[in-house]
Amino acid sequence: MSGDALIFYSAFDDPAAWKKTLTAELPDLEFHTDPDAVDPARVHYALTWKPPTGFFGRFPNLKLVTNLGAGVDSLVGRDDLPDVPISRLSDTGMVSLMTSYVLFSVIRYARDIHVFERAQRRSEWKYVHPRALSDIRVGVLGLGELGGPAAEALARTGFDVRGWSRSQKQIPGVTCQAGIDTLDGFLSEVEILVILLPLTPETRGLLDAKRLARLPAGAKLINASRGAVVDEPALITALQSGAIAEATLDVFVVEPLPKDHVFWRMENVLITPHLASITVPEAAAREVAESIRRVRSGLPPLHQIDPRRGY
Ligand code: NDP
Ligand code: OXD
Repeated sequence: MSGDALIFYSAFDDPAAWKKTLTAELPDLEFHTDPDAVDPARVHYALTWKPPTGFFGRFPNLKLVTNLGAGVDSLVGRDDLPDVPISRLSDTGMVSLMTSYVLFSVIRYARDIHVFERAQRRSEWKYVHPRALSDIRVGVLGLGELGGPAAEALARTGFDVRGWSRSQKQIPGVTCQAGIDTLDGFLSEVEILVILLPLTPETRGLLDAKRLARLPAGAKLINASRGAVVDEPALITALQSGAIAEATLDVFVVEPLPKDHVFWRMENVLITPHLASITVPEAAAREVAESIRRVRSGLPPLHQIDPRRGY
C-alpha cells in the first residue's frame, strides 16, 4: 500500500526535521502539516503533540495516532480520539537523555554537590565525608520504558536501588516491588526518590501528604514525570519543614512554572524546565516509520498504549 498521508501537528517540535527523517524512511508517505492542504479521507496517520480540540474528528480514515512524546496524559482524555491504535514515542535517544537526567540528579545529592554549590556561594571550604554509594537507598517509582533503564543504570553505578511498578518486574541489580499495597513500605525505606510514573487517574496526587510523610526524614525527591503525580502544596510544606530535605523538579502542575511560584524562591529546590528527556527526530522517526509499516501490514504499532489504562 502506498500514497497514503500523515498529518503532523505540534507547536513544539520541528516539522521540517520530522518530514526529512520520516520521508527518508518512508519515501511513499505524504507528510502534511496543513490539514486544509490534504484530502482528509487520505490521512491515515496522525503524528501529534497536543493538537487543538476537534483535530482528529476531521480525519475519518485514521489508522494510527502517534503521540509526539512519551506521556499520553493530555491525549487519552480527549473526546475526539478515534478508536484506532494509539502509540507513544520511545527510542534510545529519549531513554539515554532520561537516564542521564536521573543519574545526574541522584548523584548530585549522593555526592553532596548541592551542599558544595551553596558553600561556594559563601566562599566556604565545607568538607562532607562521602558515603559509599552502596549505602544510599534510591527508589524509582515507575519501571517502564524510561524508569526501567534509569533504575538499572543507578544500580550499575553502585546504589542500593529499589523499584516500584504496577506489575512485578525483574531488573538486574534492582529490588522490585509491585502494587499499591507495597507503596507505603517502599517509601519508608527510600532516601532518594525518583518519580517516573505516568499521569493517570490512579497516579494523580498519588504522592499526597500522607505518602510523602512515609519517606524517612531528610529524604530527597526527584520528579521527572508529571507535576500532578505529587500534591504540590504538600510537597512545599514538607520542603519548608525539612521533612523532605531537597527536591529536583522538572515538571509542574502548571507549566511554565509561574514567575511568582514559591518553588522559585526555595533554596532546597532545583528547577529544570521540563526537558529531562526530549524526542530526537533522527532516532524516533525510525520507530514511527516501523509502526506505520506494521499498521500497513495489519500488525499493531510499536509502543502502543492503552487509553483506558491511561498509559
Ligand atoms: P511507561 O508507560 O513505559 O511506564 C510507566 C511505568 O509506571 C510502568 O512501570 C507502570 O507499571 C508504572 N505504573 C503506571 N501506573 C501505575 C500505578 N497505578 N501503580 C504503579 N505503577 C504504575 O512510561 P515511561 O517510563 O516511558 O515514562 C514515564 C513518564 O515520564 C511518562 O508517562 C511521562 O509522563 C514522563 N516523561 C517526562 C519527560 C520529561 O522530560 N520530564 C519526558 C518523557 C516522559 P507496569 O510496568 O506494571 O505497567
Ligand atoms: C513526554 C514529555 O512525555 O516530554 O515526552 O514529557
